Amino acid sequence: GFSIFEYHSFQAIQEYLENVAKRHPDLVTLQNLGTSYQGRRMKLVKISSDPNANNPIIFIDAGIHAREWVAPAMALYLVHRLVNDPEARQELDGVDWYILPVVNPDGYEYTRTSRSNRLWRKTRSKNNLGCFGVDGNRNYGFKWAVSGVSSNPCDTETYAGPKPFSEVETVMVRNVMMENRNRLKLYVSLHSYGQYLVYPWGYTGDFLPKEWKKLDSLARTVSDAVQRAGGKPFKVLSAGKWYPAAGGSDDFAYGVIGVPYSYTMELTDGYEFLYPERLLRVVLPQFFEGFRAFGAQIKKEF
Ligand code: 0X9
Ligand code: ZN
Repeated sequence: GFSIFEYHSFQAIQEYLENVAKRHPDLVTLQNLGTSYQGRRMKLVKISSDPNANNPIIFIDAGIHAREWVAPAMALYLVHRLVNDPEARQELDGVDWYILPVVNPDGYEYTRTSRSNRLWRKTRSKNNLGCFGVDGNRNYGFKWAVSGVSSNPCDTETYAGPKPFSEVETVMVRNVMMENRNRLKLYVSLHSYGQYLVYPWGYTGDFLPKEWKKLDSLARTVSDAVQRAGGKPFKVLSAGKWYPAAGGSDDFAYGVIGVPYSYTMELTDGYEFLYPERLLRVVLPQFFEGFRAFGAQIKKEF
């Protein structure tokens, strides 16, 4: 069977999601978003106990960076708990959860195919100069390329792309945000590593959004919840004070879509990008308590 505490192929993840939707048709629907550059079908998981209630929406994505395997694992675990844990379900009633577990499936599969590819980060689109891939988290259309990016298509880390939203994968995330902008109250992009919970602005560390105290305080509440569950606390600050990098999804959600709470969550500390599978059963439930805290706040406030 499918263990939720393992790293899976993109195909196994898709099959798991199809099964969940089939077993819980009252709760889970899958929305086709389109196909990745290499043709992988991307599906948004929508979890709602009452789709007609116009509940506030929490949108979580993961895996924009190919090598950060713990992020899709967490997104999948979130689906698992929301659907199967009656206690968690009660707490999360009144909020709709939209989850996109693998934003960059081509890159993700690439990191699985050989040991020498394990640390690939970008998408797999073909650039001129015979190089591949764009950093999806430099590709969003807000203050695009103003800081923390490379303009070299062969840069393996932070190439921002030839223009904003050059990648079909970031366009799909943008579309989800646009279509749901009125109800979207919290956006979290899951990454690894370092145990940071950061908020806008990411493009600059020179100043903060006017409402930064709300962003900061919810992040601390979430960190406390994770810590109470036995996990490590998160370092909470603005992304740009950590290091400025423009074109991130968090800034786009906050600055263009107007999502009131927007974060990038860097999961785990230690092991860098190679977080051991055997420890997933320890940390994923700890992180889940953080998402419970996110949900409680959104429910209370909206
Ligand atoms: O640099 C990134 O894209 C993120 N860190 S990672 O190590 N996972 O690559 C941090 C992004 C924070 N947000 C912005 N800078 N907008
Ligand atoms: Zn990342």
